Amino acid sequence: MPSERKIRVLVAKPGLDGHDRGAKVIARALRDAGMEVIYTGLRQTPEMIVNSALQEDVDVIGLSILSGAHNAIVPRVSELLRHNKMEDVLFLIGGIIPEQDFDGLKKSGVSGIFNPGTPMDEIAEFIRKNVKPRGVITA
Ligand code: B12
Repeated sequence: MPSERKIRVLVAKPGLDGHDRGAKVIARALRDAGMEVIYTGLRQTPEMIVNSALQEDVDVIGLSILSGAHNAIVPRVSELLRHNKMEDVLFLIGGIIPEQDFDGLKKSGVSGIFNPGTPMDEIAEFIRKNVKPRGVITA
């Protein structure tokens, strides 16, 4: 019988800025929704993020980016995910992301983009619908 497993989410805050409120709010909300959440803390490089995702064997990576650096950070994270054969990990971003950048980010491998004001249950629901099954998911 397969072992039961909660959805595991890495919430990461790349870049040098200190905008961590959104990341913390999301981490708490997804925990409240029954998921296992690992929060990286501030100032993570793409390499640190993908390495943590690999070590923690997560189902989802969620980046919080308010600095405007998403067009540099996201392609690098995608490249590292491909390099590590982790394309099955659901890749999300949130923060201040202008709509004109959505297409490019999605082409680069992001499945969901969440701007300020998105209801928390919408984000949790998006994850449950789109996460790739890896064992039996209970959350
Ligand atoms: C609070 C704030 C700060 C606080 C940060 C406190 C903290 N610990 O986070 C302080 C005062 C430190 C700050 C500083 C600065 N800030 Co500021 N800040 C803001 C502000 C007003 C609100 C951000 C916030 O906390 N929102 C509340 C949280 C809960 O919302 P959120 O992060 O957006 O998250 C929601 C969604 O985006 C989404 N989400 C976010 N992350 C994730 C992740 C995942 C996985 C998912 C699924 C969803 C998700 O879900 C959340 C809930 O709905 C924004 C403007 C704004 N209206 O957003 C500017 C803003 C982000 N700041 C800005 C700037 C420029 C700065 C400074 C550089 C200003 C300066 N010249 O000093 C400095 C940077 C200092 C530094 N070293 O970091 C700019 C960024 C511009 C840009 N992107 O081009 C903004 C957009 C203001 C503006 N309009 O110019 N700031």
